Amino acid sequence: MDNLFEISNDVQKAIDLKKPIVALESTLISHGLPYPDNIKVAKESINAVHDNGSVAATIGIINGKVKIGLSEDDINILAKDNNVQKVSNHNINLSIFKKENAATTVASTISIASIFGIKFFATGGIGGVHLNAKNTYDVSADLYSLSEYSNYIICSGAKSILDLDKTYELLETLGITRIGYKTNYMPGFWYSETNHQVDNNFEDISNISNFLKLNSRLKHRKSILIFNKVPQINAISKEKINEWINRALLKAEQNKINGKAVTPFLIKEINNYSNNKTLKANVSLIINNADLAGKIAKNFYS
Ligand code: PSU
Ligand code: MN
Repeated sequence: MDNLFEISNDVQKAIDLKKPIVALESTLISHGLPYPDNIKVAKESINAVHDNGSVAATIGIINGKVKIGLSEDDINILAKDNNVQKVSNHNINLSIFKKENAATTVASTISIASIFGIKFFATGGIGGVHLNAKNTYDVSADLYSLSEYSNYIICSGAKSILDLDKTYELLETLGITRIGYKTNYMPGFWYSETNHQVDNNFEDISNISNFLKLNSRLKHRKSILIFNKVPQINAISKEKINEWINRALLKAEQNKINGKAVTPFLIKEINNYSNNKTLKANVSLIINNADLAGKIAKNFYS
């Protein structure tokens, strides 16, 4: 029988030597960002992790093989090929079975990372409760995955296109600790702050790392979110963002966009309306989160 998983040499070595590893997802490469920004983000995120003394493990599926530590060629495929599937926990098995190329979301990336004991994970914004969830029941599997696995997730909150009030509440319901790195409020992805208080604000990395160590000792079996704001110079006002979101939502409804196509559609529309300001913010916050994850992971394992 052939192997389902392929681990890069880098990552395998880090696992064997118990070195710090940061998992990265691939949906943002294939479905969240346009080419060639997606390649830039993928590479610079890996570099940011490495520059801090940790090892990056970008996770994705190439011809049905689950790769932990995508090569440059793999990243190029996921960044350019138009037939890449977006896989969450409900359909990752089918893409493997059908030997497809597929990009993993937050939900499926942490489920794979957990098989190999990789604790740290960085992304832009997690999925959450969609704005019209009352009618559609569209709630990202990311939230349930965070509650099922115990990973340390460095992100800028949940994506602005979501109902952030409901997302904040559901995180609490699911037992997911929401801490801030130098912020008292949960960030709003493209904008700096929502009005939802974090469970605790940590001003320094070693303190976060001590807190995470305590959680391991407690055998805390849920993920912990570590919120990092979008770099100030790329932050956009909440009012502007909300205006663009409303416009994009209307268009999504007219075009009958639903299911897993909703998130990529809205992000793309809003990038257009904003003259790529949201794209620029998105790029910078993802790399910034990978950088912070590299630092925390390094501190945690030393
Ligand atoms: N963060 C970004 N861009 C993205 C995503 C996250 O900056 O495109 C992806 C993540 O992979 C996340 C997914 O898991 O969007 C959520 O999709 P859905 O709402 O369909 O669950
Ligand atoms: Mn959904």
